[in-house]
Amino acid sequence: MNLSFRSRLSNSLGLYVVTAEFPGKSHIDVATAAIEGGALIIQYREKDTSSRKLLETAGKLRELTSKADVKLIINDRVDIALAIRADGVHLGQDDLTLEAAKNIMGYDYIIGISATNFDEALAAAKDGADYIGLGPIYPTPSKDDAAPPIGLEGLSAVAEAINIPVVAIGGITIDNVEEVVMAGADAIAVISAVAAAEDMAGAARSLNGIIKRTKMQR
Ligand code: TZP
Ligand code: MG
Repeated sequence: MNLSFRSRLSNSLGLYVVTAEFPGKSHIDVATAAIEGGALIIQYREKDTSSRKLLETAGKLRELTSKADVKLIINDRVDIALAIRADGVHLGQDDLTLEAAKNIMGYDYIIGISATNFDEALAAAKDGADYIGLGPIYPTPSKDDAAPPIGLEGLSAVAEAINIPVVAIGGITIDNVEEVVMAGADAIAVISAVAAAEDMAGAARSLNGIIKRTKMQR
């Protein structure tokens, strides 16, 4: 277990909102509402955009999150994370390796790794990831190349086997978030449950409330 991370992220394990663009809503809009609704971590995730645009949006998100004392994680891009002094980076199985990211970033940055199954989760924990993003838990329309859902049993098995925080992601909504927390998730990551909601801040607030209540009773 990575103790320095544990102490840094232990106060941030709750609602984790991954940004996306939805009609009429920018990454900034989604993050603003998510923070208003109590999200503790924001991940900026934008594919197929120029580096300059990513840098610009990431910089704005850094301002927003710093003011609110919310963690900012950048998806895929170590360089952007370093440039805007994000709190960390989130890497998938086809991105830079954890070792390479640590070599570049040093040990002060949070590095999260995506895992789609038990073996990937164990390997990431063993290699020293600060947390894993495990999923999809359920089918999701938000990721084209998503792996088959790991389900609640898969989540429980991983949560029991590793000592770093497990952030559950994929298809999580207001209707199933309770069972995901009960199955052992340390934090809950969502895109559409917040970004597609008419009242994004309200949706975040509701999810947040269920996560907190459920964690207290498990
Ligand atoms: N990684 C695994 S599933 C997923 C990502 C980015 C998409 C999650 O989106 P949603 O809308 O919360 O299912
Ligand atoms: Mg990636």
